[in-house]
Amino acid sequence: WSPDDVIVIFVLGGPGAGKGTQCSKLVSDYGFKHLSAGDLLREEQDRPGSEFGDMIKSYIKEGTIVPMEVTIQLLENAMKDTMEKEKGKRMFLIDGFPRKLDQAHAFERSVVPSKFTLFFDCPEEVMEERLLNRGKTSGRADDNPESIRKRFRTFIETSMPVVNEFEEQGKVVKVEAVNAPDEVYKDVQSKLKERGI
Ligand code: UP5
Ligand code: MG
Repeated sequence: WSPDDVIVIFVLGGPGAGKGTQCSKLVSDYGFKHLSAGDLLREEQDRPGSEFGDMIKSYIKEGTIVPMEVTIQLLENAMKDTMEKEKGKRMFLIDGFPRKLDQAHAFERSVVPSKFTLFFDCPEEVMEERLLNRGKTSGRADDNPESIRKRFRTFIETSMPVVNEFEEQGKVVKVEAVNAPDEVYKDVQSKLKERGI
């Protein structure tokens, strides 16, 4: 496939900001293809015979960023898969990636430049409450108080610089993520419209 055939929108925001929730809505209304980097890593972690399984597990539990070679390969494979199955132009929502400047630079250089980043802004107290609540049933190894604290720290120290760099390039669409999902989604829709989507 050629980079001319795809539009990539990065979806960023702190842990529990609602990236996955909003992406599902966008998939049903706009026909985006949703690729969550975290979901792809969890699938790879559970794939029998994966050489990366144990490594991914420990990074996720510690809330740190898996080396980008692994994540970029998983994303590229998933994009390639989609392009083979469905011909024509595709719009991808890449959720939870890039979380570190080196990943952002490598992806935009070697895969395709993003159109913009949809950034969900949410205070930590709100995100913490959501994650602890989800942790009662999610089975996610990182939905516990200690991992959540580490994920927040990584987000501030490592991932916010990515958002700030894209912001300097005029490539951030920021949405407040505190309200109920449908309210947040209305905001998303009107801001996408402003960007011609
Ligand atoms: N909820 C959602 N929206 C709500 C709203 N408006 N009001 C009230 N409740 C709301 O939502 C989280 C919870 O909140 C749900 O219960 C939802 O119902 C509720 P969700 O939509 O899942 O939020 P999301 O932002 O997607 O949260 P998630 O936990 O997925 O965020 P993370 O960014 O922490 O997780 P991710 O899966 O992206 O990454 C996990 C780990 O993988 C990382 O910590 C890292 O170790 C690793 N990783 C990498 O190493 N590299 C990558 O590139 C990506 C991930
Ligand atoms: Mg998610």
